[in-house]
Amino acid sequence: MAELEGLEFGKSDFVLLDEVTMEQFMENLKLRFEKGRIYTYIGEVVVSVNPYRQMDIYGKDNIEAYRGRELYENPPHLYAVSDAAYKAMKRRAKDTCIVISGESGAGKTEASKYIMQYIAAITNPSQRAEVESVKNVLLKSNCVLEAFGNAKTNRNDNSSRFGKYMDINFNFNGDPTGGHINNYLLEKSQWCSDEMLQSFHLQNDPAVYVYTKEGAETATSNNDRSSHKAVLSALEVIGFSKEEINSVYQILATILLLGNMQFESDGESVNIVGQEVVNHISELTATEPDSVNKSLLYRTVATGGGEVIEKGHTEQDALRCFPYHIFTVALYERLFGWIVSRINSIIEVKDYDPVLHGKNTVIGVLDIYGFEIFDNNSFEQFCINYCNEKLQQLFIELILRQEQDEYQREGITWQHIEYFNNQIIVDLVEQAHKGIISILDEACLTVGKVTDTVCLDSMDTKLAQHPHYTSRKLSPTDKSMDFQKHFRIRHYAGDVTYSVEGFLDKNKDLLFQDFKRLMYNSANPVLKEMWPDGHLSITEVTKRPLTAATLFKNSIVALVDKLACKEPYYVRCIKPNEMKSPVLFDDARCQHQVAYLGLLENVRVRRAGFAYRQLYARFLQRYKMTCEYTWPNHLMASDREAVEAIVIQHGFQDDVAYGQTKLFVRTPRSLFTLEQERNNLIPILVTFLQKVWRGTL
Ligand code: AD9
Ligand code: MG
Repeated sequence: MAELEGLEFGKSDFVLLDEVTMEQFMENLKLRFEKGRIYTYIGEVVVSVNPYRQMDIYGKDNIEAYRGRELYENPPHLYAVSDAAYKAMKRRAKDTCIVISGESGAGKTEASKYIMQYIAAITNPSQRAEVESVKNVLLKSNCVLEAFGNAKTNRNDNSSRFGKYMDINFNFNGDPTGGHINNYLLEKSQWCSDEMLQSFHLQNDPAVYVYTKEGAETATSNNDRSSHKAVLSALEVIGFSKEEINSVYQILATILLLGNMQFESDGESVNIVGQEVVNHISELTATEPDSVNKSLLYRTVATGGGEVIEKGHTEQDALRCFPYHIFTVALYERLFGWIVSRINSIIEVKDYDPVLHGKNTVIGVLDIYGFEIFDNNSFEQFCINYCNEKLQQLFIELILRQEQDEYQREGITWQHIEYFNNQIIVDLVEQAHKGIISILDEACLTVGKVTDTVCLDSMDTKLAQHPHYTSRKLSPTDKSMDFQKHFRIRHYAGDVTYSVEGFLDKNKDLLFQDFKRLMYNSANPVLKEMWPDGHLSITEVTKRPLTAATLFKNSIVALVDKLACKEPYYVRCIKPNEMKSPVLFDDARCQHQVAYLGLLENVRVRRAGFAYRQLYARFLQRYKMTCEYTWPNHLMASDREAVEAIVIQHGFQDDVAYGQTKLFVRTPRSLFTLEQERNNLIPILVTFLQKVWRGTL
């Protein structure tokens, strides 16, 4: 419906397709991609195709063109939905959120950055210093989180290994006053690589130089160096103290050291090769060398009888460095969590008095890993795909169901649209007692040797009847799965075969309490703060372990609750090809994404429906000035009749339906006419009223 584009660029809103078929949808999507039009609407939803090249559509001029405008006044753009979310928040005091979804490399993080930049650009016109500083911190926090939370994967060179939800708080003026970041599940196996750690240039930091000889020998590119500087300066701008920044680098150096540690065994006991490394770690972490030594070689265990004993690591464990790997990963995870919470404590809104300052409203931006299907799918993909099921459920809930329900409530004739409700898959994963997470947790809590395979058996028994679950044992003829290893979930986005190998270990908290205690006892307050659970005794820990899947589930349920009470805006990102090519549109890959994102259903619902709806009284309030029968007040029996008068005067009676409490308008064009007329009238009315007040009329 955008005004400024010719038809040679295809239809700017999928609602305008001649017929809602997959062929037409794909044809339009492809045409627009080829013409460099990467955004297309479905009503208010933005469909975005990653251009894999720099587009000249994000400059200052573009921001100005979208500022304060309605969606249908300009070509589709992220800026238009950002503005819509901002307007809803400012004019109607609504909390809003922008949910960005799509698979890895589809362009979610880039989109979230453009959205943030737009909001930063249009707010605080009077340049108040305190607002500028909040904006600065919000923008800089992105750079820090990316440095610590992104990694190169085979699907995306800058892949977010964590999900991020950022709330931005606004005051009654519509200026940002603060924010809050939530992060979700850092993928442990992908990040924390040496390559990544070395990009922090520890060797350039005098404080730790001596400890990172290996790193110093690695050639580093200018690119890394400048991004390292950017991270450092971002940390300073955000407000991290010198001590805190030092601690961050000390922890990174500790991780490197632990990674390089070597062990030897004399057949009876295990020892660390070279005492030097222990001393370095103790210095970096402000702990006693003896304690470091001990926690690296022994662990405390509670026996069945309640006795607490110390056990040396087995030769096998030590030599394959298993406990230390878990420790380094946990160090990184805690560091990341601490950085997020530190940023939060700096940007959180303090001393906001609703009576004094008016309602504090929020825009939330969600950038979370999309659906993943790899050759080998493990626990991480299971969690990520579960999260996407939950978000799809929310999408169905908000966009599809609410829309249909509202028409029914308002008594508008409506043809029911069939869509697939994925609740059944959500239940398969999260249902109490019967769901996969419950079964996993149960296996983790069982004393004795429960293996991944035993757990798979238990799933097979309990889920045999579930239409979205299968395994090799349940479908013996399916040779694509291994008997002992695999199960398959029929996700809304497609079938994914998971290997159960490692599920139990990843679900359990395998980190020895001894490491936690070591960190908790650090004389460095920053480090201590990251390990509050280090004070628990071993018997307390054994009693109530929290599993990774349950923690993740709880955080996603909380996220969905947060989103559900906001007015949602959606950006659906599509990855055009696997080669990161700006010219290739892989039809099959794209069609698959369109299908699982439910975009066709979305168009159908939207088309069967109405682009705009408003309560009669509100509509009247806004447009009564455009009609002689309603201005300044109407004499009709009801607001509804007055609204009818406005509609008839402007000649779009065929484009509307009258509900119980609301007017429904099919196409935005009708509204556009009204808005224009209103804008033309406002200056005339203002002059008129001024004259009335001054008594000069
Ligand atoms: V992941 O789930 O975090 O692995 P994302 O976040 O969906 O993934 P990202 O935004 O990182 O993908 O985009 C991947 C790459 O595509 C970027 O590094 C850019 O090189 C490229 N990209 C994405 N969007 C744009 C854009 N609007 N303009 C130009 C883009 N390049
Ligand atoms: Mg990302």
